[in-house]
Amino acid sequence: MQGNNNNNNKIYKTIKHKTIKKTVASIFVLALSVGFSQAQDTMYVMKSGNVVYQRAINEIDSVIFYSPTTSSNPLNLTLVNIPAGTFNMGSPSGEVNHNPDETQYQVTLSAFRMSKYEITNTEYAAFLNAKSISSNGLYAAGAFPTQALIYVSTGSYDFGLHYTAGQWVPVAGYGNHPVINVTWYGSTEYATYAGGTLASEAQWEYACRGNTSAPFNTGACLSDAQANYSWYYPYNTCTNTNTTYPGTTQAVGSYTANGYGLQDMHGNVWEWCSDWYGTYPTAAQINPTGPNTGSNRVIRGGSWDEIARNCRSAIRGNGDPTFSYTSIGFRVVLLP
Ligand SMILES: [Ca+2]
Repeated sequence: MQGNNNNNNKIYKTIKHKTIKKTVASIFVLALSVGFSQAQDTMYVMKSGNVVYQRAINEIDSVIFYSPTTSSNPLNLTLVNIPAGTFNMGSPSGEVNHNPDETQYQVTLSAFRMSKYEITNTEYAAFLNAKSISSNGLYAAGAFPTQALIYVSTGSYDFGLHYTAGQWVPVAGYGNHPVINVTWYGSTEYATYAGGTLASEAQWEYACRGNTSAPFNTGACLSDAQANYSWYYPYNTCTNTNTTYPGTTQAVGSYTANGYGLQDMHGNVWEWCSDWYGTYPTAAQINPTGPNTGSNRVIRGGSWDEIARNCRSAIRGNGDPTFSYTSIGFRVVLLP
């Protein structure tokens, strides 16, 4: 096992040496190298002179060093462990509908955790009510006291939150749908409340791809059975069984998860990322966080009212951080 280990509800991060290969021979070599006899001797784990753990050497098949991290999950969100790794961000110039702002470059990321689902109306309402935020969406004690976090849902796209009798409440039947009408400020404030951040654009795409390089994490097509988007326009030469699309958000987790276990990375709602929108670098990057300044923030993944080409893994949207819409929500990232 490499990377992170979830044990006793604590997250541990490898701090020294990868897993020693799980063979008797390798353990035997390890034992010999420190003067142990595999057949007879015992390994003791000591702290302050006391034995906290002991096993016969011949019962041990791996040794891993871990250290607990400080990141908590105060809202008990369902999180997915995303391993460290390197990938090509963006899309090749030959990808159908490739956009000029998707120029590929190599990105290496540390491990992180990401919410399995887009943050829902119910979850966001709980935050607003906990902070006594009124109908104007202002959070005076927050990091952006003059910025509206969210707008009340109205009209023909009424599948967000209402403000009724001093409380934020999901529109009936939409509690488990992604929150909409949130600004970048509102998304960022929630991420802080959840003990994390918004995804960086690189984290988002890496997590979306889940080790794939095709236009979608589902491959060359994104079918009506795989995501909530405008099914009337499938990708390239792909076809859909059902071309009458929902025309609204759907409950989070309605489709098959990607390779990392994340839901709705393609479609349902666009997701605010932490980066300013800008031109990609050309040189390889480690844990990039985007331009230092800008006017618009990044959104990723497409939505219920976008055609398939605009739901590709590499597609880049952007909006003023004060902007909100019926097709933009977010998810959060926590440290490993
Ligand atoms: Ca989405």
